[in-house]
Amino acid sequence: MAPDQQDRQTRDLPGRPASAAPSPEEPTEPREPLPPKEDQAAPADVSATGRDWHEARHPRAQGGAHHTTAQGLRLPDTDHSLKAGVRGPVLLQDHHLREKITHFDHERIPERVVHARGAGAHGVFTGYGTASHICRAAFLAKDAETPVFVRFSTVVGSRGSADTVRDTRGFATKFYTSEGVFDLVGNNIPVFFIQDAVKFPDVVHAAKPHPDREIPQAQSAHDTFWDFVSLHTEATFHTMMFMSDRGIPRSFRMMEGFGVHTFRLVGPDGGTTLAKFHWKPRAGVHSLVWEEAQIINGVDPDFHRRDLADAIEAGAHPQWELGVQTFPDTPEQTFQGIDLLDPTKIVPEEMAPVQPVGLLTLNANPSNFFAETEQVAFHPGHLVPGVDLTDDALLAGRLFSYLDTQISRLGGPNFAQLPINRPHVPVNDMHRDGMHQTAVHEGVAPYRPNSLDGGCPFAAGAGAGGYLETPVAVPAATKQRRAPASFLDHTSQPRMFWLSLSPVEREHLIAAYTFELGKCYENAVKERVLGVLADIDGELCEAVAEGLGLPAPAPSGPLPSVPASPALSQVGGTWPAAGRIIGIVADDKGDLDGVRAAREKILAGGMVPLVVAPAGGTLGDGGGEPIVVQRTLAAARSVEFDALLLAGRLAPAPDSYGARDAKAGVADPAESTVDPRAALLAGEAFRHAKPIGGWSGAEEVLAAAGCPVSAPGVLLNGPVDTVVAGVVNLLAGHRVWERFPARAGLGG
Ligand code: HDD
Repeated sequence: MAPDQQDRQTRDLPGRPASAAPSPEEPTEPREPLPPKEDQAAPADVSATGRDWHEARHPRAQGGAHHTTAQGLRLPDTDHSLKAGVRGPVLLQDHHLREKITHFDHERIPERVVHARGAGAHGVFTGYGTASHICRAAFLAKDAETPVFVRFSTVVGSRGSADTVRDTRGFATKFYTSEGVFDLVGNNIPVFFIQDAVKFPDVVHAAKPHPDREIPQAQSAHDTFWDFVSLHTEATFHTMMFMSDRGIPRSFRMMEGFGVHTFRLVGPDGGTTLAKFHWKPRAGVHSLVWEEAQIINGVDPDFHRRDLADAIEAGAHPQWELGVQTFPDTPEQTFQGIDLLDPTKIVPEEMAPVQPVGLLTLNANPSNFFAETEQVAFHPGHLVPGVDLTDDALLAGRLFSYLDTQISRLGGPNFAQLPINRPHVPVNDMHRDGMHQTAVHEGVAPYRPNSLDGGCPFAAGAGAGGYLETPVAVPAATKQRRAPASFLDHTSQPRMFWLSLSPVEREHLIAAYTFELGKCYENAVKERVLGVLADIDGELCEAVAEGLGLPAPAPSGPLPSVPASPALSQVGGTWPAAGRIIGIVADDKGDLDGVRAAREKILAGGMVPLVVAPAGGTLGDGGGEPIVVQRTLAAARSVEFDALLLAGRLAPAPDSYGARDAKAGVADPAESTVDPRAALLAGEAFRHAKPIGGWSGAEEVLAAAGCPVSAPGVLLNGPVDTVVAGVVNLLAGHRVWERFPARAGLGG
């Protein structure tokens, strides 16, 4: 059948007249391949064999005009199986049917055993040159630009779980440097649960859903998790940190990142320095509040993923400074008494300031989630000259685990050939064959030494950019399964953390423990956690015990005397408001000139206005520039905004859903003066301590929500410009914390 006849037959479906014009979604003419989006081009230009990748890749791209099988055979029809007659039976000889379904059957690959849920972005890292005297790595040189790919993730949940669960976040960065790939595989929390990798399966089994019913998903609020961490007190600092606000970040853009382990940097002269890596977000470190996080998990489970992609698409490119804390490389590998090989300890920033060494900017979204974000494979052992390892026992186990897991997850040893994993430098390895080999290697001598391939490739000494391990002396030692004595201190730094938090952060920490333990069934587990908390702080322990209705135990001994580290608190600073989202709620009767002015001011400040109205379409059709409605009251929740503006009193339209709802909720329908959905938005924003501005009757919305209009952070009825400026000023501090009173005495 000629292709044009086939096209007609395909369109003649039941219910659609044969004469109907082709719909715009169903082109009938072949088209040229679409050019790749400029900012989303494939990351590498060189294949594993050094060939031009685009040339090799092009024939398999899906932008070509004609549909084909995997073998390149052009297909006239992909909608009907080959049958004997129109009513069947289907014939086994239909290769396209079998190929299509077989491929589909194998589309899913195993999800990551941890960090399965994630989101990624491309970007660029620019070195400041400030570390060049202690680290010879080319990517840290002044003004050196290195392409990067970053993947953020939660740890415990499955691939389809929600974004804003309470959890640690992964922060993994792949630098495609001029010397090969360097991976910095870190978290948003500076310490880890365990000191030795041999315990990783234990902590993960405890945190994952219970094996009998496979619940709960992506939660730590269950008995096995708390059973483990209460028996295993080296986990206390990490646990406290993710019970704190750091466990529910506002955005991936607003999290710190940490390499956790101590690394060894090597300078141009071979001198070594011990160092810890830090990522500092330019947008500040901000978190959700717990109720918000829970609402978002239902309303928009993709909240963090969407936030990252939207910000990048809008040109609000998130940025982090990479910084290092540095320590002399002494044989003891301690700094002022802190064991640098213990990944459950930090070195407070007040003792060793974080020195900025470069800037990361995320500027492009992946073109294809599976090909890039899912297939990216990180490994803490992917190093470049200038960065070396220490003997941290947690790091040693990781060096084994990541390669092993990629082989099972990505189906074989050739995952480094996937576009997202390919180094941006020529690869001359002598690995051959294996599953999914895509390189067509030439030559006959993939071994060294050889004479048949001209002796190639040659060993690269230091002068040729070769990676030389630092010749560190290994002290005479006895084999044993033990940790150093300093690893036994599990309380000093958790107590330092508690003492460093502001009253409102302490209140959140107490609430998180009370919530999580309140979800446990076993009293013995709760009591044991209270015992751990008693050794951290009496007030913390008593407050959690009170919430659980259990007695607070006494500490097992005197509490350690430690200074606070103010750098551990997220509250109190001011940050740029750029990139934050401000909801503007209005209807046709509201002050639409005010809405226009507010939008302009918000956009001019690099923030994002989101106009919410009772119905979709536009506002202001009666005069002036129409205002596009971005969310309806039916679809919007306050959790999407960092601040809220109310441009009117938002009466329910007669007979609208809002009016019916309002009437149902009040004794006298005449009292239903405010659309209850607007009141819900305002009430939630108020409860979550968000700045609120309003004019033209906005006080009625707040009154309907039961919010006192004289409360801190509620700015009403000035000129619109002044109200908006006031709200933006408050945003610099993230929230109006005075509306979140902490219990008396928590000031510490
Ligand atoms: Fe891990 C993934 C971070 C300890 C074993 N880990 C993974 C990812 C991050 C971290 C960010 C996700 C990477 C991505 O986005 O693809 N892991 C850490 C940090 C640790 C840590 C900061 C401690 C300081 N991890 C750790 C240990 C082990 C593992 C001790 C095993 C002994 N981690 C894995 C893994 C994963 C992984 C099973 C799962 C998927 C993957 O590697 O590629 O190999």
